[in-house]
Amino acid sequence: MNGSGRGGARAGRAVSCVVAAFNEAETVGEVVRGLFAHLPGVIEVIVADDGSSDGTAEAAAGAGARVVRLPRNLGKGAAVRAGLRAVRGDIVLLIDADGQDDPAEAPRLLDALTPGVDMVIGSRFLGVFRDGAVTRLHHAGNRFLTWAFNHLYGQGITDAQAGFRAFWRDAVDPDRMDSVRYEVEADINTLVALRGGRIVEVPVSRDRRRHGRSGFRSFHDGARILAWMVRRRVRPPRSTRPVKNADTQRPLEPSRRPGPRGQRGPDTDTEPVH
Ligand SMILES: Nc1nc2c(ncn2[C@@H]2O[C@H](COP(=O)(O)OP(=O)(O)O)[C@@H](O)[C@H]2O)c(=O)[nH]1
Ligand SMILES: [Mg+2]
Repeated sequence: MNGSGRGGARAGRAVSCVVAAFNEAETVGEVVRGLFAHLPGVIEVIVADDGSSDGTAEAAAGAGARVVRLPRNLGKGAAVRAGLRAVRGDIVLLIDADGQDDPAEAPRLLDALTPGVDMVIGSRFLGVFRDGAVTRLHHAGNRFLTWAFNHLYGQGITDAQAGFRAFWRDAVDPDRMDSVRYEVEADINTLVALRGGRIVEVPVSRDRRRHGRSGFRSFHDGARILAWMVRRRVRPPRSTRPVKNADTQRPLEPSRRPGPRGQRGPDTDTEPVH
């Protein structure tokens, strides 16, 4: 069973997928078709393309996606924000367009998005990096950035940089986001954490890139992400109100304590940061 018929939180809720894609014509169609196949109730797959020159938008539309097109290339963060603004569902699933994330695992993320949870991250560190999926440098860099996020924001997660994730639309307001490139995951994480939201993780697999090249520039983007997390911790955006539980519409418990450092798995809890 692929889980698509389960998921208490999902029952009666509309799921929208958002896929940032820049020059991913070789893989984006397969990702879009995979999402429709594994999430039969999904109401839309939105592909956010900002200036691809290889037919990405056409490939995505051909597979049934709604395509949001930006006039010129800005970065993953700018594309994700545009995609989030177009969302019509109650629940958002983010996934990469390059085939490194497996749409067959999407139901697992959605099933973990229960009413008391604000965001589910697909953790590659709890799951598996397949052959060629990550370099030593990026593995270490991801660990470091996750450590920095946990310490700065009082969390205990294993994979802060994972792009494969699901959240309630109301938990992440794109108008409060200001990431442009690969700081987008940190942007989302910090918004949820600053509002006292609960983040849990499920294991996922990460495949190698089979076409094209990653645009991630190790030191440039790694440093940007770190600086960005520090800046937001020091100067949070105005109005990071406590997240309201999506089902009860009551603010989440402000007194929630974090789990022990390094605690792993779906019960990993979070601490509100004020
Ligand atoms: N629209 C858009 N998507 C982007 C951009 N940069 C990266 N992406 C997408 O974000 C996802 C991850 O990018 P990638 O370069 O593979 O990063 P990595 O997986 O961290 O190495 C892929 O789906 C990319 O197509 C961008 O400038 N614009
Ligand atoms: Mg990639």
